[in-house]
Amino acid sequence: MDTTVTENKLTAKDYSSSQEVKWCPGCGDYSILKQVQTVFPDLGVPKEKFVFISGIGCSSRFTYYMDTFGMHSIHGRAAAIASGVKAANPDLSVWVISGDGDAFSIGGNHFIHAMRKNFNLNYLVFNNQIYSLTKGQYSPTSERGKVTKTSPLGSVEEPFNPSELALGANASFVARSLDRDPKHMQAVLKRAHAFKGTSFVEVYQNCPVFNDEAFFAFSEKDTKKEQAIYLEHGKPLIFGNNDEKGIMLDGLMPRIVDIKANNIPHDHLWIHDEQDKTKANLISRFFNNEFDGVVFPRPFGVIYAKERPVYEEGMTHQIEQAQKLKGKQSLDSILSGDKTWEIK
Ligand SMILES: Cc1ncc(C[n+]2csc(CCOP(=O)(O)OP(=O)(O)O)c2C)c(N)n1
Ligand code: SF4
Repeated sequence: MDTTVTENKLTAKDYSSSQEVKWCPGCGDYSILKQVQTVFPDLGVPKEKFVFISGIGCSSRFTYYMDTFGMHSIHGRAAAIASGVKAANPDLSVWVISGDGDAFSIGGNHFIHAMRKNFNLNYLVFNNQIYSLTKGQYSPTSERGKVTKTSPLGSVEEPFNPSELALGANASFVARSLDRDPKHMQAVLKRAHAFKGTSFVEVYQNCPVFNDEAFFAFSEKDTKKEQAIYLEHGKPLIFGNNDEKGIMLDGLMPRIVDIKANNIPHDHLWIHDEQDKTKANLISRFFNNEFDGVVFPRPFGVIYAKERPVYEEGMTHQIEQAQKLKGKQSLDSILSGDKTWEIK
């Protein structure tokens, strides 16, 4: 990525467009917008090199509010468009903005292949566990039993677990943050940007109109220390009101232990290793009572980060090889090929 620093340092205001923001009062999208605008001046990328590509949904209106290049595109297709932008302009800093419906329902196929292909771009999904723009139908991340206008007796589906889905699709960077923790989100955004490859960031976002407080347990003062766990590379997995609980691995089975009562040294606990895919898979499954019905704290931070070759470099290399072998050809001659025939 081009890291030329612009001469006069910009501020968050320079990334704020003149468009009137049309989200409802109290919408979590405001915080995400603010954090992105706050970190952008520090990323060392000239303003004209930023591009936002969004799908359709309340979250996808984000593109209008950033004073950068961008495209508010088609429902579920932001990944495809962003891939094209990156393939043609590898030096741009490309950001995809999507909602849980946009990314995992209509865009599910595009999402998994974006993870697999690994363009060097940033893919943010604002997860509010609901379709908001279309007024509150259940989405692929809504919990089982969710009562909405389209599921009046409660949905009978299991939700997607986005981080597990991304890892299953061979994502090289998987992280989670939330709208109500600005500092954490800023740090995760910086990490995502610095990572070379597709960085997938799931952001828990509150929709006060159609799914209020869906994630408050992870951010309210009196519950968050019990229900959320903050991951740091090289640090033990510790949580609880008085940091008294830790997580250990018993084979491949995670166990919650009381470190204070049992005098367990920190280095006996599970030490977070962002590059260990097996452990990342286990961490991503701290979700909806996955392990024998035990409620594990929800993980926030970088779950997995391991660089591997990015798509656009492989593509550029292959084009150069083809040109060496066959010389530069016109698009016409490539399309018509070397075997032509005449229909009489
Ligand atoms: C092809 C197509 N199908 C359906 C729609 C209707 N539609 C617009 S936004 C949306 C869902 C948005 O939900 P989500 O992606 O979770 O974003 P949010 O509004 O919650 O931010 C749907 C189904 C559409 N615009 N285009
Ligand atoms: S409907 Fe929900 S997600 Fe959409 S703008 Fe309003 S609060 Fe935000």
